[in-house]
Amino acid sequence: MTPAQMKDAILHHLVYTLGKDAAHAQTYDWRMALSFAVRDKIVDRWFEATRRTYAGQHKRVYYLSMEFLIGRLLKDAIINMRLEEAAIDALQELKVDYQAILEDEPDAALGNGGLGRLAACFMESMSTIGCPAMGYGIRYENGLFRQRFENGRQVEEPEDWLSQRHAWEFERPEVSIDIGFGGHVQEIGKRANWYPSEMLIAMGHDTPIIGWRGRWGNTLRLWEARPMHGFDLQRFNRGDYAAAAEPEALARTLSRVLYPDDTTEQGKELRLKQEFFFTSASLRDILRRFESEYDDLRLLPKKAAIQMNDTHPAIAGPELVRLLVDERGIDFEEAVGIARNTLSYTNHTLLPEALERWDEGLMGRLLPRHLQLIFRINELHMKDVGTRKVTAVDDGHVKMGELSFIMAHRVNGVSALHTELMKSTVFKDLHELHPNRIVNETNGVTPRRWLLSCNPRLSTLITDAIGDDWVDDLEQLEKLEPHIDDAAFLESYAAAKRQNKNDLANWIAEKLEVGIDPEAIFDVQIKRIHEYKRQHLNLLETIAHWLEIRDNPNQGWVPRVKIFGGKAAPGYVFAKEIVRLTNDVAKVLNSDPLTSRYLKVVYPPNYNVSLAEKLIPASDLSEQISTAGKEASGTGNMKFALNGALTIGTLDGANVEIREHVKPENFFLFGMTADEVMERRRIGGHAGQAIAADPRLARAIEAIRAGRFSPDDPGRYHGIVDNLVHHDYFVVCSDFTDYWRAQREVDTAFAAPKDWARMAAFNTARSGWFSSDRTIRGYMADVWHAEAAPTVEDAAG
Ligand code: F58
Repeated sequence: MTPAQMKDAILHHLVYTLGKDAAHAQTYDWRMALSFAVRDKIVDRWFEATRRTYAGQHKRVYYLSMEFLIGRLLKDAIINMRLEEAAIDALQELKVDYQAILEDEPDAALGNGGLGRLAACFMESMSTIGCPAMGYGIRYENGLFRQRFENGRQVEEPEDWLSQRHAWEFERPEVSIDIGFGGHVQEIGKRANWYPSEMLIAMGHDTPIIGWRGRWGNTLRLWEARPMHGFDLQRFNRGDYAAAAEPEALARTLSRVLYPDDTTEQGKELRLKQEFFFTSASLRDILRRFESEYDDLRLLPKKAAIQMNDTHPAIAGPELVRLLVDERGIDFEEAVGIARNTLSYTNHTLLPEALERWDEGLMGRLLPRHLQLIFRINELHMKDVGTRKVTAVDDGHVKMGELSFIMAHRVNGVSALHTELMKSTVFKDLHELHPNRIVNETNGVTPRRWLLSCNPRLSTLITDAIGDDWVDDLEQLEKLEPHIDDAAFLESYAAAKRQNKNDLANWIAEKLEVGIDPEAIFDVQIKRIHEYKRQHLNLLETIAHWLEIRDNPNQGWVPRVKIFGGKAAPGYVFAKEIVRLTNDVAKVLNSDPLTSRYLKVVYPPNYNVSLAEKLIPASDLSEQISTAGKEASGTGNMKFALNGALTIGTLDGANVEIREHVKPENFFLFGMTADEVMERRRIGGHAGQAIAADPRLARAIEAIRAGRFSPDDPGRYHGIVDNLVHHDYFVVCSDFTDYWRAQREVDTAFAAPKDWARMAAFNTARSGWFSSDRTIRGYMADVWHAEAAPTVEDAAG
């Protein structure tokens, strides 16, 4: 597409799709016009891919996920279609600011964190590889809440990405599926009829996901909940307006918000309903498509692979069995076999509190037929394996992890360490019974978004050095290694980082009114706020370091800016205190005339995908400091290494593999191993001992306790202090001393800029293995047994 054609297309959409005259168009209008112009090009590719999938009778992969954290789509689409030059030139002629347009797009925040972002990277990689696939999820009207700080406290506001028209989706009213809840079951012989007492409709919305060079496009189908019947005209006519609208409002609640706080009973019920809603709609859509092409249901596992992203779609097991047995007359045992050979399950956490369990009473009330089938599936499994030791129903609860395991032919962890821990802890018994079922698929990230698009300076430098094949084959980055010995290359590498840091410093000055020194170490911890991720370990080190600088302000300290980003779950009190403490610490440190040129803390609010795209290319140091054994993988850790930030981290999740790839000398390791953590915890008073042994730690904790960061309310953080001193389940205190040591090594290393640049460049060169293309190829080979389809030729840029 030439710039002139692009300009025509933009103007065409501006006038005929948006009904706007160029003279009056606002940023929003231009953004929509550009989006539609790009979308037109995508649609042709997308249709072609769908036609080829049907024609080639290819096996399809279905990725069922409660979350897809896709972020903005316009730049992604432009880059993958290679339309950037055309767009920039066309907009320049139209005197419209390209960057401003990109920034105008709201993030689609349909996820909480890593799990949802992984699903988004996978969608992009499946399209790039040409794996015929479809993502299924919920079209939340309000995605993850927007975070604001008020006097340092987190305030949650509803996120409203759909308040403006969404340019990327196609409404599919013809894809409307009835979903039932409650009611009763009538058994007739081996089958049963379920008569739900409540019905609503799942309506599909399709977003095309285009791969690199536009060679393939898959669909993300998100379900919207709609009422079965419009509003009640009789009640309306009687003047009872609120009651007339009630059924509609109730139905819509199902796709209203992402993961509502489930601390209340109503919240729990809503979440289970959401899970069944999207899973059932997706399965019925899958079966409908399958039956339009084949007439033997035993072929299902050959033609469809259904991936359960965590246990949120775990009801897929019993629901698929129900659809086969009750609605298609297949024998129960055969149905279980078909379902199991079609389904697979990814586990993302070992934290006991995060493993889903549903109260049998609640399940029986909402899904009476499914509860019956769960009991039968469980009995059949116990009969097959000849033991009653492992069970999916226990103590009045349905354990969704066990149910998923039993109903899947493959179960995978998301990093080597996590997979081993799955085998030895949560799924120990099941693993012994099914030793070939658990496999590892270490996570990855898409290099299109997480390098090519977010870091144009580094991307250009790489392409100048080794050509652009790295974009489809990230392991080509190893070809950079010989260049690392070239002083000019290394200088350009450092210059690209420097410019990215300047941009970030300007942005922070403008948005947060905090001045930071681009020469300082940009030390970044961005992720959800959680005790196991240990933002408080980072804070303790920050405070200890600050106190030490104060003791001796003229000692020539290596300047550092600690950047935090992340949201706390609305009901997670401890995490919210960490948020507030971070802001309080920032306030005190940034205004300390003695120390602020050496140490600052910034915490931009509302961390999301777009902010990550700004922060990661400008980072020097990546904080991956979770308690060993607790972070299943991490994916931020990969994005940082790829963009040339060095990691300070524990032997946890994928850090272990990152360190092996980038080599131990280019990684700042500290802390106990997962085994050592478990042993340490057995020692009574382990935290007290660690505090007594390290005066720096004792002083930092005392500063918090004495109210140095909350002088108006000295007791504010006694909860955190008590937790650290008396419980410290996440062994923050016991890891502090080694963390401090590693941080001082960072200072020393950063003071030698050439060596630092070499280490950083080595991280980039050795991060190719962490592409989600590699991960998807692993799933295709080990889990889905699916092959890539022959792709369409390159989209003309
Ligand atoms: C994350 N899980 C893991 N869960 O914590 C992280 O180590 C891993 O890299 C990532 O998955 C991808 O495998 C995660 O993000 C959630 O967000 C939960 C979703 C359901 C509600 C509670 C949080």
